Amino acid sequence: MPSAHVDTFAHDHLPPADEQPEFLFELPELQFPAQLNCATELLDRQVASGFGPRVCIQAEGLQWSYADLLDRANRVAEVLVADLGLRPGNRVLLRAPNNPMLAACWFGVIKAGGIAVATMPMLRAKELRFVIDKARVTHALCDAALEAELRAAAADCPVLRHTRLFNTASSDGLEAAMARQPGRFRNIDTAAEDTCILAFTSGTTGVPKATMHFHRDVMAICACWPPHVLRPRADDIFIGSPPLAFTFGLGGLLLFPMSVGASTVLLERAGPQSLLEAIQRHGATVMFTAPTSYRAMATQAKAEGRALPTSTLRLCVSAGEALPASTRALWRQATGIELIDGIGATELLHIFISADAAQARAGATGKPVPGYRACVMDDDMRPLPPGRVGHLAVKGPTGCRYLDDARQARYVREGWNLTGDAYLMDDEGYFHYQARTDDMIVSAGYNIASPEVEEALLLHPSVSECGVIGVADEERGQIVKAFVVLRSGCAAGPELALALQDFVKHSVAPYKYPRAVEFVESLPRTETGKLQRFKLHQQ
Ligand code: 3UK
Repeated sequence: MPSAHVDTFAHDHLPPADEQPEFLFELPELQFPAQLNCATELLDRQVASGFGPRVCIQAEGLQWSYADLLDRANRVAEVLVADLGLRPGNRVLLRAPNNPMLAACWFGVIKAGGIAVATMPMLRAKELRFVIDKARVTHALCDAALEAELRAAAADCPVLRHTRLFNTASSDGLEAAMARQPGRFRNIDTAAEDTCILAFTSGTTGVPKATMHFHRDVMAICACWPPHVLRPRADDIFIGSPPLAFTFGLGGLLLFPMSVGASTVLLERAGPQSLLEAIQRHGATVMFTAPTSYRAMATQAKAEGRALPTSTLRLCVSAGEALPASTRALWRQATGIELIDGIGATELLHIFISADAAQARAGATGKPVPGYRACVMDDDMRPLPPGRVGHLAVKGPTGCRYLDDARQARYVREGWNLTGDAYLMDDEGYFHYQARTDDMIVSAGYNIASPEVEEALLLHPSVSECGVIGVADEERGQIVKAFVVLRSGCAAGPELALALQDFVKHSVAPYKYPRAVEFVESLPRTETGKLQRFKLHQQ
């Protein structure tokens, strides 16, 4: 085995061979050598091939060229190895909002053969403690602004031996230590199949799972969706909201721009308003954000009767949640741009079904990304014909490996990754999202997908946001219940509730209308923008 890992923790906790998904490497661009370090490929190689002086990372009042990022990443790797005793295979926790030093740390860890465990900035001590224990984290690099919760967690975590803070001028901070290093690190010659990241699932249900991804997986996602669907150019400027700790953000805002020598804008705050301002300030051309964020930007512009300052944008990507047809239309009306929808998952690292602007169909996610295969299965893993709703099953160069977790056997069956989504494929091979399989409501014998009712409600002019769940009902088993956030100026009350129910009955089959409607101030969402339906159940 050509592994470079001296610390074999990751290898020792891979799922058993018979529970792993089947991996496909059919495309010529997916033929990887046995030794591969993805930091070498994405960073050192870009500099070696002459991209050194080009702008790589932009942030508030700062620009780093590819050469600058390489220098920083080398120094981080040197500090980790020389000062902090990092050995290949050790896990390094990263904690920061999206900023240039987080990117430098990510590459520093990977160069040194470490395993990057990036965490959501909003995590509290209790959640960080879980991550540290589960991943047996030995080192942490943390933005000084987010120190408190990490310190609180580390106090009870003896495995975590070394923590360095960055974005600080302190003499014991990471930058001071980096300044004492030469900046000429020689990357560890890792195996293509050495784990380089542990990505935790967002945990919308249950205990978070740690997914394991190899150096090869990182290069595989760069070789599939970006060149075949997104088609970015070296002169593009990427921007967006997902945290780098979410693999949607890691790919869209760091790996993909770097894989083509483009530049990326990293924003510590990327709410709809900050995002719009930053697009204009940086002249961004490629954007990644969630459906709700597109909706908020478009409706705000419409309400204020002004055009969006998005004239430089040419490609806009939506992922993380189903994209309602109405949101796709609103964004097109506001900007003239057809959204690129894509479904991805932490388990598969990035997007595996998608459609570019020219192929996009309202209401469909798209077709399998080259390199991936997808099909819709019944409960017994038999493929269903077009038009039938079943379990989405996917195979490709990436796939699910949960670190030491019995739930592996539920996500992977007969070599297929089962994402937990109910989908149907139409006659033309387009995949249509229905619901999370656990969000299918069964009322009086009818199957009702929550998102379909949500989409119907979103078309009503009074509705800003909504979430639909099934609640227990004596007579019908479950009934459809809608939680509705109204647009400003709209008055909640029984009349509006009735009007909304009528409105839904007229746009979808009447049995799907929400028999209960509750008006709320806001909806519970994860940091990645996903609606937390389980919290609605608790309300
Ligand atoms: C849902 C979608 C409909 C779906 C992700 C792009 O979301 C990402 O990863 P997560 O592990 O969640 C996965 C689940 O989210 N979903 C994501 N995108 C869509 N549903 N249409 C979509 N376009 O239920 C899926 O199983 O948080 C997205 C890239 C990387 C990612 N990790």
